[in-house]
This record gives sequence, structure tokens and C-alpha cells, in this order.
Amino acid sequence: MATTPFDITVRGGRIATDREELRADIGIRGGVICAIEDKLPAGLQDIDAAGRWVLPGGIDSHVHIEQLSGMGKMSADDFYSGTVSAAFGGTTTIIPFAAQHRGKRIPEVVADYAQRAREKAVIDYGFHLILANPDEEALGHELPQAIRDGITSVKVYMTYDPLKLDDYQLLDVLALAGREGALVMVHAENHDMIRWIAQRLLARGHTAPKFHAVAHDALAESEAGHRAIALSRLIDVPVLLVHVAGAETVELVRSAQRLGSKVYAESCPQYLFLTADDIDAPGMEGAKFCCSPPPRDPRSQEAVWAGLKDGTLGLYSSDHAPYRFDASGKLPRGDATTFKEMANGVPGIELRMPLLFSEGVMGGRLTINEFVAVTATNHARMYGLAHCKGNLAVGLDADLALWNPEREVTVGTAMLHDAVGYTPYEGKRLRGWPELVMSRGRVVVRDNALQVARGSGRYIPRRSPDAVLPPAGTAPASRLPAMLGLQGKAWPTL
Ligand code: DUC
Ligand code: ZN
Ligand code: ZN
Repeated sequence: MATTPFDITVRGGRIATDREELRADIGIRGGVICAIEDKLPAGLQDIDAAGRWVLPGGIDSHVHIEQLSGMGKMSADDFYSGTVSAAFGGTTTIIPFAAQHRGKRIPEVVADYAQRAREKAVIDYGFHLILANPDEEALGHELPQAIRDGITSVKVYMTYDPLKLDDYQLLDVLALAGREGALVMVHAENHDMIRWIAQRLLARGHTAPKFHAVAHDALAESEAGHRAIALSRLIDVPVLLVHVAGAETVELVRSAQRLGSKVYAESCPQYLFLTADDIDAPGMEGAKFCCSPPPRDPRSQEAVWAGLKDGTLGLYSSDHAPYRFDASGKLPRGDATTFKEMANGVPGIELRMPLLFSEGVMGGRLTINEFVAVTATNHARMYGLAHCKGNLAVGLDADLALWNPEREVTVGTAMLHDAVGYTPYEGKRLRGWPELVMSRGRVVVRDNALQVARGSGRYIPRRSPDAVLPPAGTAPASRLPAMLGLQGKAWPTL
């Protein structure tokens, strides 16, 4: 038998990266892309990609999997169902959270999540740390060690009693991240505004799900966002605002970026495809659409589209926070559950990319390169994975998906692979679907069936995010870090 240089050749597809589009073959050996050329020899296995887009596998850098929420709710998906669901939607890498709760030490939190993921994940993954207790031990030893072990991003909360950090603590975490080469992700909502409104709503008997959106006013989001940006500018350390929902926050990020601040931002499908009107559904139905911050109005939807288009929002993640529509999640007290008691979050890990492909690429709102950037490449750069993932190039892992742009799909819960039991996008008609999904040269999904074993995904220790690496010769914007002896870094644009 003739020898071939490739394990797999992906033939004749329309390849897109974040910058280019070309028709070529992709040769894969040992799980890595080793050639992209016009005509390549046959591989041991040939995959016909004619009529398909060949795109980098998605990176979903904001997912809650097998995680206890701040309210003490266990998410519906474990590392098996969560990663299977991700793969069926064209995602080949996820970055879930290892979530510290007060009273738990960081090494035990990380070890616990690592073990559960190792046994179950079918695609590759890293972890962010949720930091709830930035005490001396955490800041002095544990967090620097976690960063050295490849957990190069930390999520902090400005709201939720069990998780909330004050501004002083946020500065401590930012300073540490700047020193150690990690990125701080912020859940920015003003805790007291939400608490104050919610208490008054409840006192008036306004308990229905729709009041969640009233309590989480857009000003609570933009005020906290503004404060987080100010704290980051004060000491010249980058910050990432996650799950941006409101038009005002998009504008705030855009103007901070224009001022030269190292501010990055993410948005999610729920802010493009849902509004507060969805939460105003009969009975408890609206609970299925409740997340924080909540979906807002058509103006905000348009602002998020514009932010993804012009790069203000560099990341599009699912914020998959899966809770069942029963006592385990959304309805702890059945129909008597108030909006304060419902688990916060919506599922979206599987539909994240198909929704954006359909409305964005097929709908003419985004170019194919912009789609690749916000679903994969920017995540790799932002989170220290660009050396192995997030694009189609020689030397990178063979993580890719073949998208059929002609395939029409009507979204239904039964077709999804998560363990949630509903989708906020039920009945939505989509154009385009990822029919074959490959991770490190392993076909993970083909013919609508899973092809790999439980536990076959790998942990990827991440490097420092590009956003926290200094380009040569860039001076810090603030003199304060030097005066305070902080080892400031400088940052490129994403
Ligand atoms: N924050 C998240 O990032 N996800 C779900 C709920 C929340 O408050
Ligand atoms: Zn959050
Ligand atoms: Zn989240």
C-alpha cells in the first residue's frame, strides 16, 4: 500500500480563518494540521468537504459546567453532557469555571473540577477560576500557583452576596493579575441597585419572572461596568467585562477603548436573540429566559450586533448556565418561586454558533471572518490558547468543523444534547449547521452521532492571554503602577 503523509485529508472545502478565505485541502497528522494547500495527497482517511465551509472549531470561553452556582444550585450539565452538547454545535474547546465558594481553598477547588472533567469531557478544556475569597493565602500563594498551572484567568463578581468583592478587593485581584500575567473577567452589576429595587418589588408582591429584568436594570450593569473599567485604568491592568447586555455598556466599552484603555468585552446569544419581553411570558414560563444580566430591548440587541461587528465586543460566548425547569433549578418552590429564588442562567452551549452562523453569516450581518474571530480566534488569543487552538494554520491542533450552509434546522429541545430539558430558542429556524466536528484530528461528531469516548478530551494548561503580554516598547498609560511598585505590563489590541 502506498504511504501517505496524512492521517486525514480534508478535501476541497471553503476554508475561513479570522482573516482569510480560501479553497484548499487540509492535511492532518498526529492530531495537528501539517499542510494547507491547493491539492494534497490522499490521507489514510479522506473527508469530502465540497460545498462546506471548513471553520476552526469554536472555543466557548464562558460556560458553567457541573458547577455549584453562587446560590448553591448545581448546573444540569456535567462534563459529559456539557462537552457532548458543545461538540454537536461546532465547539471543540470550552473554558468552564472552577468555582471557589467561601470556605474552600483554591487548590482543592481546582483539583475537584479537574478530576470530574478528566473522567467525562469529550473535547478539550481549560479552566477559569471564580475567586470568592481573595484572602492573604489566596493572593499570596494559591492564585499565583493556579496561574502558573495554566489557569490564566480569574472571574470576579461585583454582585451576589456569596461571591461579591468590594472595590478594594477588585484592585487587589487586578494588581495580582497584572503582575502574574492573568486576565480578570468581571461580572459587572451594581449589587445595591439590584437589591434595593428587588426588595421594593417583592414588598409590592411583584414576584413573577419578568421582574428579574426590572431589578437588574441596565444602569446597574453600566454603572458597575464603568467602575470596573475605572479600577482597571487606575492601575493600568486589563479587564474583561463578560456577558455585556445593554446598549449603554457597549458604548461605555467602546469609548474606553477609544481612550486607549485595556478593556475587553464579551457578549452572548441571549443578548442578540432574546429580549425582556421573552421573560414576560405567562405563568412561570419566563423563568426559562432569566439570566444575569437579563436580555434587554431591541436597541440593546442592535448595539450588541454592532459591537461584535466593529470589534468592541471581541468575544461571543454562550454563558451556558444550564438549570432545569423544575425544583432542582428554576423553580425551587414550584409556581410560588419568586424571581429572586430562581437559578440564574440560560443554556446555549450547543446553539451558540448555529444561531450566529444563521443570523450573522447567512443573514449578512457578519462576514465569515468576523464569525470565526468572535467564536474562536479571539478566544484563543484572549485566553492564552493561540499556540494550539482557535484557527486553521499549520502547527495548530486539527480542531475544525464542516458547516453545511444549506442545511435548514428548526430548533427543538429533543435535538439538543444537553441535560436541561428546554431551550430558550425553541422553534427558531436556522440556516447552516456543523455536520462534522473534529478535535485534535479525532472526528467527534459525524452523521449526527458522537464518535468518541467519554473522558477523551484533554486539559489544556493555558499561557498568558495576549491581552496581558506587553508588546515591545509600549509605555504604561498610568504612572501609578510605577509609584506603587506594581509590575505593570502593556497590551496589544485584540
Ligand atoms: N453570571 C454568569 O456569568 N452566568 C450565569 C449567571 C450569572 O450571574
Ligand atoms: Zn456572571
Ligand atoms: Zn456565566
